[in-house]
Amino acid sequence: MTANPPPAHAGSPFADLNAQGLNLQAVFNLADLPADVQAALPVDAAAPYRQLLLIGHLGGLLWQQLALAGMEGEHPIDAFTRTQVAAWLAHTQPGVRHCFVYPGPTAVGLQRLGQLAGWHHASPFMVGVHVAWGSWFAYRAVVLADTTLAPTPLVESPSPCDTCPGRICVGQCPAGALDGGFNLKACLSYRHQPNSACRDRCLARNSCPVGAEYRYSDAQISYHYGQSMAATR
Ligand code: B12
Ligand code: SF4
Ligand code: SF4
Repeated sequence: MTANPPPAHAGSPFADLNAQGLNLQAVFNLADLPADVQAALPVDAAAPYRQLLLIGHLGGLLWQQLALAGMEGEHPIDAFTRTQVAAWLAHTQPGVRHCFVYPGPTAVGLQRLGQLAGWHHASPFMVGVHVAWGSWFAYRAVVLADTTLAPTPLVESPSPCDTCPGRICVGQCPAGALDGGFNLKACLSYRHQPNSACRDRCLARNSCPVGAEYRYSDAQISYHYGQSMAATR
């Protein structure tokens, strides 16, 4: 089952990105970002860029587009994202100066940026949740650019976890890793067991009822959890 795409806005400057499944975008004026965020960015003080573009995906459309393009190379999602974002900039803002911060060598707090965009709330299993999308979104690119896009107004949204009856996900974790705060060690040692039910999924995440229509396909979930298992080895 394919998740529905988020509502498309006619005439959006992001139409090309939306069509490729890179369907979450936030624009910040660099100078308006909090000092701690600015300090973590590779900003050239002599020639700072004007804006920071945060680009993410919601639901399964990115996965479909990726499959159509062919999952090639060691980091196919990063490669696809870079290609699509560069093409979108060339089409909509020809010649604009820009650089990719993510994917890239600089460690940048993506969930912190998501918080500023109104996308992120902390969940018991640490993947950010949004009141409408649940946890079925992720960050795909951070770009510094001399664009003149309208900055995205912050849409304050409540955390779905604050009003979740019984905090369903907590009881679904077979490792008890969500009891009293996230215990990464307990989670990983369970995931690495030979018959672990979480080798290629997170049962807690799957149990969250919020944003069920955006849930990734089983193949997508399996791919990503396989990647994170490899990373933890
Ligand atoms: C390192 C990392 C991991 C490590 C975590 C180890 C650790 N605690 O050090 C590992 C490899 C285990 C991991 C796993 C996953 N991760 Co991860 N991870 C990251 C990464 C690259 C950096 C996080 C970090 O260290 N930040 C720096 C420290 C200083 O920040 P912090 O304030 O202490 O921590 C913040 C967050 O990082 C988060 N956090 C802290 N500890 C952990 C532990 C886990 C497991 C997660 C998910 C988040 C998290 O909470 C803070 C809230 O702001 C971010 C991307 C990024 N650049 O931000 C993705 C990121 C947090 N991961 C993400 C995802 C999706 C996952 C996985 C679900 C992937 C998958 N499908 O398997 C799994 C989680 C499953 C699980 N239960 O194991 C997404 C979350 C998207 C969202 N909606 O919020 C991010 C934002 C990447 C992205 N491109 O979108 N991850
Ligand atoms: S199940 Fe409830 S507590 Fe858990 S992430 Fe979803 S909304 Fe939050
Ligand atoms: S991956 Fe499994 S063990 Fe880890 S938090 Fe999710 S449900 Fe718990």
